[in-house]
Amino acid sequence: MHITFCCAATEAQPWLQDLRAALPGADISLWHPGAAPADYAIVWAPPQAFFDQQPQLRAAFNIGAGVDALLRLKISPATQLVRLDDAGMAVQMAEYVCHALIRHYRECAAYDKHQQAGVWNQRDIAPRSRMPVGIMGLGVLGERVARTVAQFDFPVNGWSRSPKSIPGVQCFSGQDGFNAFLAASRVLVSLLPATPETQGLINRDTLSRLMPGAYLINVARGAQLVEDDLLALLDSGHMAGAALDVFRTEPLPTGHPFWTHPQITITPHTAALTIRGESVAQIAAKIASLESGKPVAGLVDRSRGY
Ligand code: NDP
Ligand code: OXD
Repeated sequence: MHITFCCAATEAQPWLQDLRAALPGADISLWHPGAAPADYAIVWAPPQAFFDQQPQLRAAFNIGAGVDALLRLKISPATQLVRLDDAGMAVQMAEYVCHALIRHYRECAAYDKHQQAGVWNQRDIAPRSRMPVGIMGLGVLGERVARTVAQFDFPVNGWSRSPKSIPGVQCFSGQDGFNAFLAASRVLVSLLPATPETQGLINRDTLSRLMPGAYLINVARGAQLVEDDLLALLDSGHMAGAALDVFRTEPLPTGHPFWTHPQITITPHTAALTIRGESVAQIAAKIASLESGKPVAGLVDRSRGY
């Protein structure tokens, strides 16, 4: 069995070493143009030329959860696409979102300023019931985030394409449930995949439907947010702030207004990083399952876009 590795901006050697240890019978090599075709591929943002040279590829394993970059390419329908299924990302996402939420709720930015000014000043704390958190996307990552936020006793709403039932979470679904979901939420978290339906979904209309003094946490994909609409609603006072991990253009360009906006906190697409050890173990187990004709979790449905 020949396995090839083609991951832009990823140091290949440690991956190759771990993959060879996990799959000792396989011939595993780094892809280069003109390399021999493979049976399985481990990829992140590969070029089109990679798939053009794979006549026998059974499956491509994406070393991330989001497959938007992959789905922009022309890939034979005979190749199964498999995304990472948690692999250590869900706990990171839960801690990132809880940190952003609690930093906002407990007014940590104000205490930072007080410390700098040498001021001892206890602020009142708003009842949690006034900070309902709405999570868009209740998949592998969104469900973990929803359950974790609920552990802090915030009211939690969730929205997904298909109906769900999650303890401690008021679940809404589909277009019919969207406006009611927004109206019931003051904090909006996106954990939706980037698809044609979610492109520009976080815009003036949707943000305006949130409770006043709303807060946005976008950890999904930058293309979901209409950036100027967020800035306008921060100016109007409807939005109290935002924590953004993902952007339309990454790295966020120098001089972009988000860099210096006092109500926006940014991080460089780091909310949930790929953990090599857990990812290699998951991919090796899935290759073994596919080889013995068993089903695997995390298959991408190309018609849905995720
Ligand atoms: P999943 O595919 O497991 O979950 C996606 C969820 O979104 C599902 O609940 C799905 O609904 C819902 N959904 C999709 N389309 C729609 C729609 N049009 N309307 C309503 N709900 C919709 O993905 P993950 O949870 O694993 O990952 C989510 C995203 O997080 C990734 O696609 C990626 O973009 C982002 N990500 C960001 C990272 C970062 O560091 N910032 C790291 C990792 C991922 P249903 O359940 O009904 O199918
Ligand atoms: C992912 C990401 O999709 O890192 O895994 O954004």
